[in-house]
Amino acid sequence: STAPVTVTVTGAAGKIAYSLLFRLASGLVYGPDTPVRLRLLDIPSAVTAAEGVAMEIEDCALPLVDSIEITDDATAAFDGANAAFLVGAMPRGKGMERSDLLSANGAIFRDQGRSINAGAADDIRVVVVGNPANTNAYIAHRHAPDVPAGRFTALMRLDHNRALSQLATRLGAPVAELDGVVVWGNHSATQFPDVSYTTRAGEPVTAGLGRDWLADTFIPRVANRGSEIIAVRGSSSAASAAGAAVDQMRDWVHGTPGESWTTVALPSDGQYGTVPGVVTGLPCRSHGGEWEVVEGLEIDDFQRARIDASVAELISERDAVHALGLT
Ligand code: NAX
Repeated sequence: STAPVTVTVTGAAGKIAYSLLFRLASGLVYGPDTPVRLRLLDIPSAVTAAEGVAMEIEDCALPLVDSIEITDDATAAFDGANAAFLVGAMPRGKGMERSDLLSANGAIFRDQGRSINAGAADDIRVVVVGNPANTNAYIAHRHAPDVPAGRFTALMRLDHNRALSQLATRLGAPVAELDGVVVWGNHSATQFPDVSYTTRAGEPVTAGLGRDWLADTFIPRVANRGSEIIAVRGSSSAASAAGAAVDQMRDWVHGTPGESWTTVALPSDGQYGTVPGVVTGLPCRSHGGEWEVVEGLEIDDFQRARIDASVAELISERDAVHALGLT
């Protein structure tokens, strides 16, 4: 077996972590030969519950679990971390304004960015899940000047997987035959799930779908899937979010196959007319342990307008956290 990997999960007592931790402990990110040292971070009032989750992980007697540490101290949690899933965030409470949410969460991700900068391992990989995920990743990255920008990502893989699944259903195709989906922009209702480049077993699929279905059914269905899950299940997406976070980290570490790509939200270099620095969904391949943005895709007017609208929202969030003194 190889050397153990240190993985920090924040919001460890929460719903997503309850799926994520067991997948990590089962080797779904690093494979069957790599032990994991789990670090569970939550706030003081949730530490006892996190201890209960750790007890259940112990009770699985999983051979890959090297150790489990539970803490409410971010500095300790990120010390030496090779990977960090930033899941914990403050939920939007009754009567809370959007700016209240941004400032509460902004402070969390500012402090965690600083802790990562101070103590994480040189190969740290960060996946931000807690909302507003893109802007939280932006804030953390801004407070970690010694960590390369490409090490801070936000989770849009769930949106990507939702798009793949909806398209597979519509086409009557296995998900495994589809490639070339991207979700541009923000993990919010303005996101643009885009199947313009999608192929099934190498053949383009878009022509047969129709603009109306894309604009009136597919895009809103994917963009509002989180609300649909809450309405039907009575609770927000948890296992699917954990699965997507695992997909993202696994592909980051092990690579994406051949020329295929997936969606990752990461600090833009300005590709496709997005604004540099803003953390936006982009088509990415993973090679040699790094994300590479797929270049050279053609963008038509319909796509341009959708991408610009979602990036405009990201810019307004960036400006709002700046005005709050968080960056
Ligand atoms: P829960 O409310 O079940 O759990 C959140 C946990 O975070 C709690 O245990 C809480 O004590 C902890 N926490 C709060 N502040 C913390 C801090 N400063 N440090 C460490 N832990 C802290 O939420 P859950 O359902 O697990 O969702 C977590 C986050 O994921 C939410 O912000 C949610 O909006 C977001 N989501 C993001 C998705 C994505 O695709 N990017 C999809 C699913 C989900 O909506």
